[in-house]
Amino acid sequence: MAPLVMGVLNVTPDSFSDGGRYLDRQRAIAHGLALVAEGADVVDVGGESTRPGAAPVAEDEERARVVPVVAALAPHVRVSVDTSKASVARAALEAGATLVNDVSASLHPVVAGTGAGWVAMHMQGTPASMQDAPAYGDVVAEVRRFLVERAEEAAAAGVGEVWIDPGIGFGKRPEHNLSLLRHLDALVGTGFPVVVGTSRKSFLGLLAGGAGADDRLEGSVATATLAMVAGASMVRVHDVAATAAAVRLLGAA
Ligand code: PMM
Repeated sequence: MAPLVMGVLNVTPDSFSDGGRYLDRQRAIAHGLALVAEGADVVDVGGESTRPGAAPVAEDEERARVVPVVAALAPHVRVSVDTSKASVARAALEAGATLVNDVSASLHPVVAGTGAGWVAMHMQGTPASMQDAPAYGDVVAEVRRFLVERAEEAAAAGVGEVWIDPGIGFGKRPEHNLSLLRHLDALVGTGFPVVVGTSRKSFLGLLAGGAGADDRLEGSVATATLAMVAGASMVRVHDVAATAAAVRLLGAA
């Protein structure tokens, strides 16, 4: 089966007034529908930034951001919710999401028995401090061990659809990210379907001579393609149209 394209939809309002929130919500829904038109198989709705150093968002606020957008998009496309909070995951599932994208790899009890899928992502530390001093003995073996342990636990608890994700950029130096991409077969070989998210991440800027976040399209598509060739079953991307074109090209090739 062709790899799936998961489009990123971050619902992080500029304004906290009601008017601002309404406009942000409408803008988010419109952007989600645009991602579907561009070829997204899944739209990943997130209400809390997980960027290095990002401050946590209160539970009520995150739920208020995410739920209406999930409900509006769910009739049109498979929706995943990008959250580390059980209550937000639960509310999003009730609103129509069918996949929980869990960067904390801890929410499988919320998913078990619902029929929804679950993505377990590896992270060293927390978003607030994860890039301070990432360190591994053997990054590929350690990430693999962690993910297999979590995935097997979830499968045993009754989660029928379990994905694993190396968590590119989450408590990793550029060389760790590159090792994980180079040895993706170690994850693919576990038998769990693999998700990879490299889109617009800072290591791409370093590789491309300091390209800013808005100038990483080529690196994003190149690394997504590399991941798909290595056997990833889904790539999480901001640039859906370009990535969907790469998927079609791979299919034709
Ligand atoms: N990256 C980000 C957020 N969520 N989820 C998964 N499964 N994998 C990722 O690599 C991942 C993620 C950070 O990216 P963003 O802040 O640009 O959305």
